[in-house]
Parts: sequence; C-alpha cells; structure tokens
Amino acid sequence: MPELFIGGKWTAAVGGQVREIRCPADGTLVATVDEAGPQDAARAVAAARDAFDGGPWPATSAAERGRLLLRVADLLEREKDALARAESLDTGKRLVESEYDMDDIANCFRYFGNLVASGGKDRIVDTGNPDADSRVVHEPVGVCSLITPWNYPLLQTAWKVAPALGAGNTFVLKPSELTPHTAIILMRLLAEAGLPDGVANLVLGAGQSVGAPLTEDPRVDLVSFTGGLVTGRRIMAAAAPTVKKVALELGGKNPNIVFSDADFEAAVDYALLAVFLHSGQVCSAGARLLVQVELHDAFVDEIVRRARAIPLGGPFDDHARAGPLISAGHRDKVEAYVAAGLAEGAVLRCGGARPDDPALQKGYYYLPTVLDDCTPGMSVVRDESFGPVLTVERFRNEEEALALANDTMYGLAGAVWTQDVAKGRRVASRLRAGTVWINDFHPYVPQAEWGGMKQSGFGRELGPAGLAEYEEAKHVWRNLSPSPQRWFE
Ligand code: TXE
Repeated sequence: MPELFIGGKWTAAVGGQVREIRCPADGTLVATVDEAGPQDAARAVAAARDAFDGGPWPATSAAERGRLLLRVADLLEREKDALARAESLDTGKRLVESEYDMDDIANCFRYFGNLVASGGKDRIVDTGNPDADSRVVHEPVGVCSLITPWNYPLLQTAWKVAPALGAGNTFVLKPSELTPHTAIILMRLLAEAGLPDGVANLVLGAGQSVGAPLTEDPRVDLVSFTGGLVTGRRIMAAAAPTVKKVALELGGKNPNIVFSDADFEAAVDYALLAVFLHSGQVCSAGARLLVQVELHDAFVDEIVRRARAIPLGGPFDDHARAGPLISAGHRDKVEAYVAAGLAEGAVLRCGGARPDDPALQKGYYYLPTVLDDCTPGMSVVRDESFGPVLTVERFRNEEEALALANDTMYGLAGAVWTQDVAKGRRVASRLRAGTVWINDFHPYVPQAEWGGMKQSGFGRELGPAGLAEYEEAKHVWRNLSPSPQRWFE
C-alpha cells in the first residue's frame, strides 16, 4: 500500500520516488516508503484547504471533536505494541522507551479530548449596553502544516495533531524523513476513528522538497515546527511573505545547576539521566552541568564512574541502557563538537570515541562523554550537540550559577538541585527557560505548557495554551435594536 495519505486516500508520490528507511542501530533496511515532492505537498494542502473550507470538521461540535480524540487515544493503546516497535526500528531507541512514549501519546490525546469537550472558553462580554450582545468565540485557525523531527517522532506529532484537530483545524503532517512509520500508522487510526476525509493528510519526504512548500503555500494558515534552530529560522522567514501564524520549538542547551547542599545520590543519578537519556537526542537534555566548586571533584568523579558503565545496544537488547545516534551524519556532528571542545581546552574525562564492541560497529553509536573544565565560550557549551556529551562548568555562588545558566541563546528548560527551598525557588524564578525543574529532571505532563524562551522558539505546546495556538478568538457583536446614528449629519 502506498504511504502518502491525501484527501482520505493512500497514494504514491507523483514523481514515483521512494526512500529507504534504515535502523540506526545496525543499518538494516526497515522498509522503503514513498518520497513525496513539491507536487504532493501541493496536493495535500489542496485537500486540507477543501476539507477546511467545505467539509464538516470545522463545524463539528466541540463535544464530538473531543470524543473523536478520546477514540484515537483508545486506538493508540490498542496498537501500542506495533507503534512502539515501529518507533524503535526507525529511531534505534530502546523498545521500553518507545513504550513509555506511546503511553504519553495516548494520554496527550486523552487530555486534549477532555479539554476540548469541556468547552467553556467562549464568553459573553458585559458591554454595559443593554442593546448589544457581545460574545467572544473560538474558531479553528484553518489549514496547519505540522513539521516534526526524528527524536520523538510520534510524541512531537501528537503534541501538534491532537490540539489541531481538537480546535477544528485540518492539517498536512510532514514527519522527519528518517522516521515516518508511526505517522503512517496514526493516519490509519485517525481514519478508523471516523475523521472525515481531507482533515488529516500525510506527506513523507525531505525538508527542502516537501517541508519548505508547506511553509510557503499561501493556502496554509499556520506552521507548527519542532526541530533545529537553523531550520526554524528558515521556516519563520518562509512564512513571513504570507504572514502565517508560526509556532517553533527549536531545542535547547539546558543548564543543570547543582549546589553543594544538593542530595548527592539523587543529583548524580538525575544528572546522568538528564544528558544521556536517548543518547542526548532530547531537546530538553541537561547537557550543561553547572556544579558548585566545593562539590565539583566528588560529583564529577561519580558521574564519570557511572557514565563509563552505561551499556549501549540496540532497541531490543534488554541489557542496553542507551542506543545509537540517529544517523552517521549526526554522529559526525557530535564528534566535531567534542573535537572542538578539546581543542578549546576542555578536559576529556570519559567517552569521546565510538565504542570498540564489534557488535555495535554497524550502528551509529557514540560513548557517553564527559568534558570537564569547560568555559562559556566553547562551541560545545554554546551549541546544541544533541549527543551524549556532558560539559561541566564550576560556579562559586548563586549569582555566578545564574549568570552561567542564562548565558545561552536558548531557553527551553533547566534544573536546579538544592535542599534549600528558598534558594531553589529564587533560582527557578530567574532562569530564562520555559520549563524549570527543582530537584528533578525531564518530567512533563500534558496539562502543563511546554515551549521555549529566547531562540528556543515561541508558542506553547500542551496545556490550555497548546490548544490556544490552534484557535482564533473572534468577537461577535450584535446590535439588538439598530437605529440610524446620523454621525455625518
Ligand atoms: O533537524 P531539522 P535535523 C536539532 C539538533 C540537531 C539539529 C539538526 O541540534 O542536531 O536540530 O537536526 C524538516 N522547511 N534538533 O537536521 O532539519 C525536516 O525534514 C520545512 C532539535 O534533523 O530541523 C524534519 O521533518 N521543513 C529538535 C524537521 O524539519 C524542513 C529535534 C526537523 O529537521 C526544512 C531534532 C525546511 N526548509 C533536531 N528543512 C528538537 N527541538 O527537539 C528541514 N525540514
């Protein structure tokens, strides 16, 4: 069966192109899928436009839209095993991590389903004028281009698709060309749940040939993008001529601040989780460890001891705790950042190489790496390496910790470790980031907004604001007893 989904039909690419999808853990061929081009992007936008302008979905009641999202959540649970397996084959991620993701994805649909069905957002405005009826209602934005990355393929998709549908929009989804499979399954489930034809459309392919047209097409009203900073800047520029609404989540270079009064065991454990989860390919990864000088030696020694012991392996290796990087090119990039850091004076404490294990040679593995004695000017500290690379900097006091933490163009997430409640709160309030954890790292819930400050982007996903991104507020004023005003007399 062809893999593009346009106007309710499965279709091949007009140009007849296909792409091989290979598992990053060992390079084996997962499948060959249709590779769309600009004409397919245009067909998909046309279908989404028709479904918005003339189809039933935007006018469907909020209660019914909410019910559909709840049905999708049930179907996602039913297909959890197949989805998790597909996600792991595409990404190389451990199966157990994909299974966690699938639970979160069903919960995301459930959250937005309930939020939408509960309604209550529209309001009557008290104008003080008994002859006027003034209401503010919420309507869908229109046709949305949803462009997603490869690190959490279906999760990032769910954060966009669930609120976009909940608000009554139609969309064209373009997942990363490296990880298309769970998006294909999602389309089947949306159709099974009863979504009308043309509301959900899927095109697969490269950023330049399929993604870019989705950001330029005048028939598109909104672009929601999660991915890299450079692509985000391009998308913002591409959306400007037609003044589309844009929401961007562009990653981070997130500080993890550890004060000397932190709970040592817990802080070490979470510092490892912060940076080495999914081999660092997490937008909120705690890649910059800022540690108070008194604690530095003992803390970093323990991190290094434990980082050396992290077993690497493929998605179905029960013994593995971390997997490969997404591609050979991405591993090259990570290696270049480490090399630059070392050239600039960082001290290699562990890792900094590919593993020797013969069983791992076909995958894009890279050892968990700790670089000590880092300074704010180093490129490995400033830029998102998006790999298993922890940089360590020292600070003397709270002011210095905050100055280092905020010395970044990004502002997605950050954490502070201290047993002093007031200090934790003070630091949290002064961190310029969209999410702050105190004595924790990585948890999120669909009820709470997610997004960045500074060049991590703008707009929010999840939470009530995550739904509002896909809505327009409209003021409707009704004059109950119109009479001439005679303004010009
Ligand atoms: O991302 P891209 P890449 C960061 C991370 C990584 C870097 C580059 O630092 O090393 O980005 O990764 C589509 N118009 N993040 O190159 O290009 C592309 O096809 C429209 C952080 O893989 O941003 C894919 O679907 N779309 C991040 C999506 O954009 C375009 C997660 C993301 O790919 C396009 C991933 C264009 N001109 C990487 N060019 C996070 N925030 O979590 C590409 N795309």
